[in-house]
Amino acid sequence: MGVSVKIKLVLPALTEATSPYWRPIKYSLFPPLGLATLAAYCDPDDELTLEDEHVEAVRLDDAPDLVVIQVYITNAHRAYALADHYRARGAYVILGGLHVTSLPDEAAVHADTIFLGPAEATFPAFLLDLRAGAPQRRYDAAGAVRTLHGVPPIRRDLLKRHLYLVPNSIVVSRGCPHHCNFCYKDAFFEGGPGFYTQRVDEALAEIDRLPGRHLYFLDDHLLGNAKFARGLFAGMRGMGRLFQGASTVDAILRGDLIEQAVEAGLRSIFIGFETLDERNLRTANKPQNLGRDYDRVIRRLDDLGVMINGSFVFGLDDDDPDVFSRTVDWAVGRGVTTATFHIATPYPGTALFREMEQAGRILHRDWRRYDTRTVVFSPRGMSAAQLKAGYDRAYREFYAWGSVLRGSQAHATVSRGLKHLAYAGGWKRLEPMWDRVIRSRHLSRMRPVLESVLATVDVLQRGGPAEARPGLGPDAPAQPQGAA
Ligand code: B12
Ligand code: SF4
Repeated sequence: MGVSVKIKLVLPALTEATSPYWRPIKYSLFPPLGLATLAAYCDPDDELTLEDEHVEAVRLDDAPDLVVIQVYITNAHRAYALADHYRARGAYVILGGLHVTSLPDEAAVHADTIFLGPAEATFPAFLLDLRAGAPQRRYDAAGAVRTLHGVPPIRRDLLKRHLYLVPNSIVVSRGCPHHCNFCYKDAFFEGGPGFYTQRVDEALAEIDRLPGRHLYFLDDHLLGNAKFARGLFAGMRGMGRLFQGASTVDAILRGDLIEQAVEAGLRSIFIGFETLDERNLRTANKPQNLGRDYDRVIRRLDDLGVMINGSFVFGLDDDDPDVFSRTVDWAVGRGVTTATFHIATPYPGTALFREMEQAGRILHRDWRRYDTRTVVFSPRGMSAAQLKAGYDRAYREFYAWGSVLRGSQAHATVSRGLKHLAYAGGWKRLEPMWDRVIRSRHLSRMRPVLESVLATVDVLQRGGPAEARPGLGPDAPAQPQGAA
């Protein structure tokens, strides 16, 4: 290869995300941050293009020298097809990401080189090897240096901001301090630290580079390292930012970190409640939730004016057919503003997958259907059909007008109740509109609306009028899956 390399970075999408008829808003929320992170290691002379199939058609008639493809579980099928296409055209194809780390042998068939784990050390090493004409077949982050200190600024110039509702997504850490048995985390970070953060000054510098007011922290657990979080929030105070993020229940109850987050601009938080059953929490290896008073968590956040997106998993071994109505009733009764429900999904590489496989409970390996909306294993306490029907019903019932009204009455003050009503109700009313806006490719025009509405939350918190905040609901979870 010459001095300047033509490099194409691609985030393939699952079919649903490319449908011209109906594409859920969630696929247009966030730009491909992982690929823009990798792009920062390329040479300034390299010719870079970045295509995200969730928001644009991938060009197939080009001739890049190197193709960098990110593989999640549900896009794996499409990722392999694109990899095969470019290899047939003579390009050097590399595959990495969560699914490649879980199933390297499956991915290796479609790639010249595969990457396991986070790639901040291995990708630059590969680029050097490639230029020296001696790339390896496989780079493994296990044993490699693992740090976010001194990482180059993300190549945000490659992201087509106008195609996303939330272009200001950011991650200031990797991983999580916990070890839930269904989570991607332990497999992905195997062989090194499973939770580490940027330096506070570098995280603040990245925030400073982002225009506008609204930020979305995609970190699995923004409050996971209290010292780091304290420094971050102190630095953000006075920046005038409004942000959303994710945390575990125990971190909300501990100390005054959550108050500091609110002072720094936190307005909505994703919380992994997962299940109301202590037996399920034990089996899922989620001690951070065990014995915690979920009601206190909700009251504390509500008192601070922070809206809650509660995450719940259905189909765990101690769930029975009543779990759906029990959970919805609890969430609505407590005034949880939005909910993200999942059908339990054993991802390959996780402890849950190994247990299920040994017990012969995995129904199939069609990764396209491992989307947390489809039953892919034999449940214990109910049939697969009951699980699917109950999951669908939970969404319907949680977002029914009656529930939205009841939820709005669960708050301590009238203004918070109105906020709930406007927020949850606003999403329902606006849902068909999102679809039209996405198709017209003018999503960026909605961003000022989102920012001004979030700013109104700010006013409301200080005692001002009620607001409506669109953008989050059943198809646009406030935190896209699994974290915390
Ligand atoms: C944002 C997000 C989304 C966004 C996608 C936005 C986007 N454009 O990237 C949306 C909302 C669309 C989404 C949807 C879904 N998501 Co999602 N999502 C995330 C989230 C929260 C953050 C991803 C992120 O930006 N990470 C930060 C960046 C810096 O890290 P990274 O992307 O992993 O990239 C690094 C490495 O992986 C590596 N790398 C990645 N690709 C490549 C390629 C090469 C060649 C190399 C060298 C290296 C490399 O280099 C990067 C730097 O180290 C993760 C959780 C998480 N913590 O990762 C879940 C997560 C990725 N999602 C998950 C799932 C299951 C889904 C859904 C299937 C679920 C659903 N019910 O909707 C859908 C389907 C998405 C699809 N296209 O298939 C799972 C994936 C599990 C798995 N084993 O694959 C995760 C891990 C959540 C979880 N805890 O379970 N998601
Ligand atoms: S599910 Fe959440 S709390 Fe558990 S390990 Fe994963 S990111 Fe951490």
